[in-house]
Amino acid sequence: MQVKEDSGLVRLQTIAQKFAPDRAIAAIEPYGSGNINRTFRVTLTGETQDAFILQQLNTQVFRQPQQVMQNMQRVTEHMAQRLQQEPLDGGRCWQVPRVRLAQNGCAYWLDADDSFWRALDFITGGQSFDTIQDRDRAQEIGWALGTFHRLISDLPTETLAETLPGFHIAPDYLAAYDRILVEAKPEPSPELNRCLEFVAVRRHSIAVLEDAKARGELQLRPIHGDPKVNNILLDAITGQAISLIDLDTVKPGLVHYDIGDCLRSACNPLGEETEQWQQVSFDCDRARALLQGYLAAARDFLTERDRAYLYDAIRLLAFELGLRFLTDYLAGNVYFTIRYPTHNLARALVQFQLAASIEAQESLIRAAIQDLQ
Ligand code: ADP
Ligand code: GN1
Ligand code: MG
Repeated sequence: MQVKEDSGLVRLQTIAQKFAPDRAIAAIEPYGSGNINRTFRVTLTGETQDAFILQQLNTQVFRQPQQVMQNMQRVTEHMAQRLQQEPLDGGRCWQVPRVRLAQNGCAYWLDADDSFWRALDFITGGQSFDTIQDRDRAQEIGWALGTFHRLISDLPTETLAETLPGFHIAPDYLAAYDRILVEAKPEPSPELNRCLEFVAVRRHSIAVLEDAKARGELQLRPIHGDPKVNNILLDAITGQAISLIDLDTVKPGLVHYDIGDCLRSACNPLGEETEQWQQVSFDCDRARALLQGYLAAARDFLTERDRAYLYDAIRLLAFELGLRFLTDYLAGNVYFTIRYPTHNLARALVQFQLAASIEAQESLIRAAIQDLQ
């Protein structure tokens, strides 16, 4: 067997084998660029050369990993059933990342050191991108999110566990930021000052979605929670969207969290990891294409009220993610995986610049939302 990473080699193979007890493993390689879990692609030998995704779930983030797996199984089974009953328009293909059971029949494997592992069927023929480069792809990304929302729209929210309390509750992130600011002793820098000022000027607007929810204007639905572009797989040949992966954060929420998150990710051509934060801008053409793609799949359930809060969602989700990165920087980088000490600060600058660009184009974005058919 070939393993393209040095450490914990044998251990990795032993764990992978739990999910494929009767098969020989050809290779295990680190895979993807997620910020939370450790992901590997496991290739099996044999005529079909099939593969699966092996992941160590970050249990610092997901404190109830069994519930995460329950939600994941519920959602994937529901989607598979719906697809069987009513295939997608135009015979389009949609692949569901099904959970592979471990040899003990569980949806996960708890290793001797209590590390939590799970395996998912590998979505074949798909590619994941950290940034997208054109309107057609933006439309596909939007269609993927709309299709996902539609397929799970009839799943009662009570059947999904609350696996990440406070996730996307923007006022809670602001409260956490305020708490950390009291104790943090960060290295002073012009970049940090810029971020602190950015938050100070906008903090009054943090509750826009939560207030609308409290007034009963927006309702909880099953959502994905993390539909950034690299969680959407596009067919390597046709460019069509074929799957939405990374289902750890599927739970009840506002579709606005998903729509805002998807747009802040897909309409930032330089991507969230760029170091050229001054050049970051929000691409309104892509936003229009993405929303058209979304509506093509989700027209049935997006109400007028929902539409009224779309602009706020787009602006808020960029602001919120910047705030989350900044808070993690101040807290000593305990949540997001980093590659250098100021990584989370650099990421915060990118999201804040993006939020500023969204604000500067407010009337254009509102007009694009208004024009949606
Ligand atoms: P994280 O939560 O750390 O972001 P993901 O679940 O998004 O982890 O997985 C990381 C990467 O692995 C994805 O961006 C994608 O490239 C790849 N990946 C994950 N699941 C699958 C799958 N079922 N089929 C194919 N590729 C996958
Ligand atoms: C994390 O797991 P990943 O890398 O797809 C985070 C998202 C952020 C994203 C920013 C559970 O997503 O909320 O938007 O990083 N996931 C969690 O890149 O916090
Ligand atoms: Mg991911």
